Amino acid sequence: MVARFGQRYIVALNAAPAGVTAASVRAVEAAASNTEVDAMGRGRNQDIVVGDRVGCSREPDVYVIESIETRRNLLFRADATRIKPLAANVDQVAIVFAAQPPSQPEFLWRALLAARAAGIDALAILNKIDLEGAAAEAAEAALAEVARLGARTLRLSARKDASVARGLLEAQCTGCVTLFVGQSGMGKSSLLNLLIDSDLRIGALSRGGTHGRQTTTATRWFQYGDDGAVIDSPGFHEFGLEHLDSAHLVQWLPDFAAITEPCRFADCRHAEEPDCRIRAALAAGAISSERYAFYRKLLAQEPGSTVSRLWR
Ligand SMILES: Nc1nc2c(ncn2[C@@H]2O[C@H](COP(=O)(O)OP(=O)(O)OP(=O)(O)O)[C@@H](O)[C@H]2O)c(=O)[nH]1
Ligand SMILES: [Mg+2]
Ligand SMILES: [Zn+2]
Repeated sequence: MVARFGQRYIVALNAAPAGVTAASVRAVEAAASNTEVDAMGRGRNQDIVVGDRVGCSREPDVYVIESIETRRNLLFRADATRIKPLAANVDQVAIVFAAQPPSQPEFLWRALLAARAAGIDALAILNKIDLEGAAAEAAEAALAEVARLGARTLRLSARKDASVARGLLEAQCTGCVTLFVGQSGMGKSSLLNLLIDSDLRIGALSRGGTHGRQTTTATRWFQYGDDGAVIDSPGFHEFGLEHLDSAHLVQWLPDFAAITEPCRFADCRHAEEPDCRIRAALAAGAISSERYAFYRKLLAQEPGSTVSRLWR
């Protein structure tokens, strides 16, 4: 009988429609609270993510997800093999980065772009400001740069100034649904532990290497106050954007979108075309060479499978 069903989920029944709070078998085993129950998706290809609002029916020994409410948004990333949805119906995505393990500014740019493409507000959080040295300075510079690009930013330390960090996070996260994303080891779970009454597993101090082993293994929703939530997610290394249509890239890059004068060709890709306003802005220093190189990298990437076909 179970064979009829697909992936297992946890849904919270304290709301109508019910909300999906976890979407992996591992998380199902780890979590149990009074208002949450195991539920099954029907069929193999039912793609349900944390944050989805679902309609459930009750079979004798299990809840079954019968329907998914229309999503107000859905954040994606791509990796080498497929497009992965991260969470649905969130108010903001908090992108956590730090000097250690070394993080790349490009990850931050990519996450900001993905949020903008999904129509979701973003908050860039530099954690571990207790660290010092060249990597810490580079991380501060990366934060300053995205602030110049218009991103909301926070700088804090979950370890050294926990109460200050808690206050800053509270001010940004109260009353809304916040998805925490970032490379592994940046301190996402450490920050969530400051906000909610839980004891999320955090990474071991002795963990070596630059890529960092994942400590959090499943995306998980936690109620935060009466009308908010925070969502922890497993770290990952690459924020692939192959799912995005390159024709729209400029509108998702604030420094590019600020150039409103039209190029000579209406379909200019801002690559080799004559009389290009974007390249004129690059020559004038209004767009940095790093950001332009980033744009060209995205432009050159293979278009992935279309998100609209898969997910909307
Ligand atoms: N120095 C310093 N270390 C911190 C700070 N916040 C977290 N850490 C440490 O960073 C390591 C990783 O923390 P986690 O909270 O597990 O990181 P994560 O982003 O949840 O990692 P994944 O679950 O693997 O994605 C742990 O050893 C923490 O103790 C901080 O503010 N300063
Ligand atoms: Mg974690
Ligand atoms: Zn152009």
